[in-house]
Amino acid sequence: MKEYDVKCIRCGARFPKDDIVYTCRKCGGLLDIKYDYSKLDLERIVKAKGEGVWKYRALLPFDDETTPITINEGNTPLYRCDRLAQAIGIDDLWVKHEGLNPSGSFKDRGMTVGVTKGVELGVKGVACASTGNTSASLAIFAAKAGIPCYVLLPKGKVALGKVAQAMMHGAQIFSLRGNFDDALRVVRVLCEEESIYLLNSVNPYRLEGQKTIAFEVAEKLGWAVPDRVILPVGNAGNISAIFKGFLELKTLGIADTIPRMTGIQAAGAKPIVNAFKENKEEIIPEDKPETIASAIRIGNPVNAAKALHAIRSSGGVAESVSDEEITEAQLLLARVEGIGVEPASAASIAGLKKLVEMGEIERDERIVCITTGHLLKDPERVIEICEAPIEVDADVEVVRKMLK
Ligand code: AN7
Repeated sequence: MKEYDVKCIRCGARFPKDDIVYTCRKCGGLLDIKYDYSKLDLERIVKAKGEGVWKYRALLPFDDETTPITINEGNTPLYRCDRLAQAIGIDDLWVKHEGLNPSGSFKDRGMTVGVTKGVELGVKGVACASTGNTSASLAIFAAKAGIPCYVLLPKGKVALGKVAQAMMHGAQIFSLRGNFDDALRVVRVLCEEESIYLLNSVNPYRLEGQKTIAFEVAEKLGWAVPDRVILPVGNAGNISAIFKGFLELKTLGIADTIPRMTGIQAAGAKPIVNAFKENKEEIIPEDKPETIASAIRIGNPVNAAKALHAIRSSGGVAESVSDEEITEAQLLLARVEGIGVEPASAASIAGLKKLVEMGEIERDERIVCITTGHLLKDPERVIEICEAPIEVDADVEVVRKMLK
């Protein structure tokens, strides 16, 4: 039997593993799942069979008997990107395309664990606030589990493909007159009062699924870790989860270092970048976050404390990029590597480029960028930034003359 419980990262209070608690009842701090690593069998991680998130179940918060709610999430490709590396002026670049998860974003990794845990706890329904991808993923897993799903979206601020997914998979959707931070505030109270299971990334079980990104990166590189991992930051769950994954590999003696965790925010929504640069422990929330990268249009990231710890203790940085830089990076990645991502994901590439130009990143570092969501999530944006198809008569000569 695996031993684990829930621990407050601020005051150290402990809660039993089957207690439905999202933040510390004593001090309000964020929670983390704690294992007794001395009882873990290393062979079960480095020699595990299968693929995807559940391959690493030795490091997931379940007994071996648990039947997962799964749609074959994880096991996403890690592409070696020499053409992009050359364009940016570095030597050793990899992109892990999390947009190739079944729902089109990394959220599936967290939801397979979170919804499986919810079902195990016997919850009557699941809910989230979302900038889009979380709701799309949760709707799918709730459908698979056969339980009701409630999602709260900021009105008019969610990319088309994501809303379509939540609708199609049968979630009850509320379009809130407010932003993501307002939606999260409302859903947190609703979940407490109505005994619905909250599956935003404040739920520590969700992050356990997302930490498997670190395991896959390390495994594909021969159980070695890169020098740096770069990813977009919104509510700051993913950077915290991936850091935890690498930390576990170090704790278990599988790797000896932790990559510099490098978080990128949009210039119009960068409370974590501000806190990092000003050496503050706490963020100052932004009331009116604004960026074309709607997935990370978040002014009050709930996991800020975990993310700042991840960045600082790994020797990483936080940096922001403009909407123009995001769009440029999205087009570059699509056209030199054939990797299609949504704007938020392109922030990681834009951040890499900016940090290289600033001299913050060394040319010979081994770098892994995480692209978190698929291009088709946001088709409207594609149509805005690309040349429109040319309408012509069905005539060879007409088309021939126009070929570029
Ligand atoms: C493509 O769906 O917050 O820093 O509600 O969809 O872990 O929040 C989405 C976040 C990056 C940021 N890239 O991750 C939501 C939501 C994409 C995303 C992020 C999101 P976190």
